[in-house]
Amino acid sequence: KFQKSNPLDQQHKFWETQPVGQFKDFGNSSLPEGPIEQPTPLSEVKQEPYNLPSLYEWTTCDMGSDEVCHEVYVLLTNNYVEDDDNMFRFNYSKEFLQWALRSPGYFSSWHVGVRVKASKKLVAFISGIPVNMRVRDQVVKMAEVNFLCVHKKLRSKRLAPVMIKEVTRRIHLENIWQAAYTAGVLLPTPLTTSQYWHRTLNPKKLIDVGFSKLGDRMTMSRAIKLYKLPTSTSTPGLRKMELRDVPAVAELLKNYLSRFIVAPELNNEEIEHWLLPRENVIDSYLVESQVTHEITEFFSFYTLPSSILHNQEHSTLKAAYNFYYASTNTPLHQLMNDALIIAKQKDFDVFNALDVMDNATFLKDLKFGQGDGQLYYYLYNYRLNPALKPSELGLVLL
Ligand code: NHW
Repeated sequence: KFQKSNPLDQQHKFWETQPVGQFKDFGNSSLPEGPIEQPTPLSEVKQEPYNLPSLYEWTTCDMGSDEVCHEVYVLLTNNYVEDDDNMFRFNYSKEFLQWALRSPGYFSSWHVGVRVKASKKLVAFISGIPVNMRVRDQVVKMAEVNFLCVHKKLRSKRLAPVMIKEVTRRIHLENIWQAAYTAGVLLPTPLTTSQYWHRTLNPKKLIDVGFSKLGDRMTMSRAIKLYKLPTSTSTPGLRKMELRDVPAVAELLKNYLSRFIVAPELNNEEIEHWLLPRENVIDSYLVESQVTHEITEFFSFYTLPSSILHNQEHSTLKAAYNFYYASTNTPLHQLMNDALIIAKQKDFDVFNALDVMDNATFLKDLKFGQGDGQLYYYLYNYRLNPALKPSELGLVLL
């Protein structure tokens, strides 16, 4: 008789060797919180890169070079994450990749590529950026690892573990021993399990391209009416964030994120980098009191289109992703409704949000629908007991 195998029983030949929470220890709260392995002296960190299969070579990708950035862009555009039904594939723009990877204090050496020796074609990539992460009351210097990608023709050859080990080595060389990452696949062992929610902005297109379906008793005209939004925002004093707002937004976000168990600590330079609006990359709005000129709220969303893989009429799904926000006086659902209105004005087709931070308090009211599949959050070489609820997490990775 067919029995569905328990994912927790699955073997992980690579991950079993790594300093991460192991499935066999899941729920064992007697293990101490904190680093799983102690740092080794830098002189004992392996000095040479890991071995690759002989046809391939390592390359450090200078994302400041338009040419190299274009190569990474093309690799990801054709080979990065797809949905379970292979209908859509993330299409991070070049401007986005430069924003995501050249953040304050970044190391070029953590932007790791693999080329075919003979042709020099870029066939794999992995990256890290540094971040100060607060875990409970400890601030730990970590890497955020993202954009792991192996060309479709080179899959299932155990290249990913070598890439992960190589980026780990390069991170260790900077005396950093912890990392945070997310994935749609279940690995040992999530810090939390979160879910995507989607707010339809353009029902006709989402249905035409198969992103959503008309449910029972739902017609196209009813759907259009259901998702209709006001043409202008409702919160007085709402405006785009500007350079002069950086210190106030930094303070606001610091206070807001202090409520979560795991969250980044962002200094003014990082706030400027991550939140100051960049066209087609990041949008940030705030509320300035018209009386005191105090900044009392802000929200932000990033632009991440997806390629639509098999559609005659549409090639790109324009998606906005909820990023960081903070609210003090205005109810969060009102603020987020204004975010939806702005996203609609900017011609996004859908507004996506995870159920992390306080998002669960507005998702249903604002007509977000729950997506399929999970986004798992992980820490490398840091144990936390027990697993967190998504609402205890103040971290959004790109
Ligand atoms: S998640 C997005 C990952 N990318 C994609 O899904 C793109 C499309 N897929 C691919 O390109 C965001 C390939 O399928 C990839 C795997 C490259 C994913 N994370 O080479 P093999 C991130 O970028 C394990 C971690 O044969 P492949 C975060 C898998 O469990 N591990 O597979 C990245 C197995 O190990 P196991 C993953 O399909 C975080 C092994 O890889 C994984 O040809 C990275 C199989 O390797 C994933 N998403 O290539 C970790 N997917 O033990 C950073 C598969 O189970 C850790 N695997 O046998 C921290 C490092 C820094 C520490 C610093 C102190």
